[in-house]
Amino acid sequence: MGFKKLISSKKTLSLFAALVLFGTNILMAQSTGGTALDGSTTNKGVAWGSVGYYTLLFLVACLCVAIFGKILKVYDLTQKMQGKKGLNWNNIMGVCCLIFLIAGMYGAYWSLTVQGSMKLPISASVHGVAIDDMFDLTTILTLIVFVITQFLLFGFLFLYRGSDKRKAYFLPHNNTIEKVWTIIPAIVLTILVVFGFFTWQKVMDTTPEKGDINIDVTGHQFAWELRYPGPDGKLGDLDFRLSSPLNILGINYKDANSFDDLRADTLVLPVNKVIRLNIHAQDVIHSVYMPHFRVQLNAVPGLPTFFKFTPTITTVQMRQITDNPNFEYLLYCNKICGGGHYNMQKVVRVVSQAEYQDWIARQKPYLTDQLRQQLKMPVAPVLAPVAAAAKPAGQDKALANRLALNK
Ligand SMILES: [Cu+2]
Repeated sequence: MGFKKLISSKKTLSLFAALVLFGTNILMAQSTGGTALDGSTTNKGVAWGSVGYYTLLFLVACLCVAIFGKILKVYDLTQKMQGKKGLNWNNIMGVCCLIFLIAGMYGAYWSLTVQGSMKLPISASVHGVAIDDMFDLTTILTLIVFVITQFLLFGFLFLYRGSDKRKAYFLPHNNTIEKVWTIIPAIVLTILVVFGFFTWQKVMDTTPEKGDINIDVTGHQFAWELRYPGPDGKLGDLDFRLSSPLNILGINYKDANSFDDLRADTLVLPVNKVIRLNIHAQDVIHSVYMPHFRVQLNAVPGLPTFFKFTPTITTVQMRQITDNPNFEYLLYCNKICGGGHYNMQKVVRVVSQAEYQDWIARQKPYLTDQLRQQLKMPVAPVLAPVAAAAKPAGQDKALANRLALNK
């Protein structure tokens, strides 16, 4: 379909009208509807950021280019009618290619420097560094290929643009070139895929090992619940059918391993120890996301998942690295799981082994006296972690030994 036919087509005109209407509607809705029920104003400043606006802007830019092209064409025809030489379209197209190359390269440079600085923060886990290395290697390789191919493509289009003084060289086939551009990318891609395969194998290795710290993280609308193993180092069974206001997680107290399981508000992790997160969800799909540790895994109801990682930088060290005395690692929910999703965060603190032992000794068990009564279990005398606070400092070591975690 020619340009004339295209712009006179009723279908094209109706589509254009619909887009204009759609874009205007969005803009009007955003500029007038920014007041919430409580009188507060929202959405200010985003009125011009709508998809409709940019679609319209793109269409207007296309229209301008088309009009400019038509003007040039009219000028060209007028020149020819007057017996003059007319425009050299080969030169115009060649210069357009050169402008495109320069503008495109500047765009790539801008994207790399401005948006490149928005990449993930410094990695604070062992596998995170491996993932970053892979990402950097892929970026460097593709960047080299990108620059070379773009210079060759648009540079050649400009340098060897059509001219009456030159005759095009006819090259129907060349086996050597075909071999080079097939074999080199094949080797590079094979290296990347193999490298990626082994990294992935290592990242996703969730085989339980002695010394791993098992922590349960359970998502529900809209909070994360944490469960640490008690002195036995083992987490008891969970059964969502046992959930109740006193037993939110549905811990199965027929399993003796559950008796000493601990409740925690902050995800405290000892540095350089293997952490095995057991991920659960109780209502909808949530997603455990800890960008600094390069950890993200969905929390799916009825389908427990696992993730093993080793934190390498403590919170205190990270505060120095980022030069931010208030820095905290955070565990986010990365699945839009409902109205309170934005608020589904937990502070993660990476500490030394000694600080961790001290902290875990102060955590309270899930099995409260109230829950014992409800479950008709005998009420415990005095639980070790509760007693810890009352003990003199000298006895802390003995307590730490009793809480022989991760040994
Ligand atoms: Cu969520």
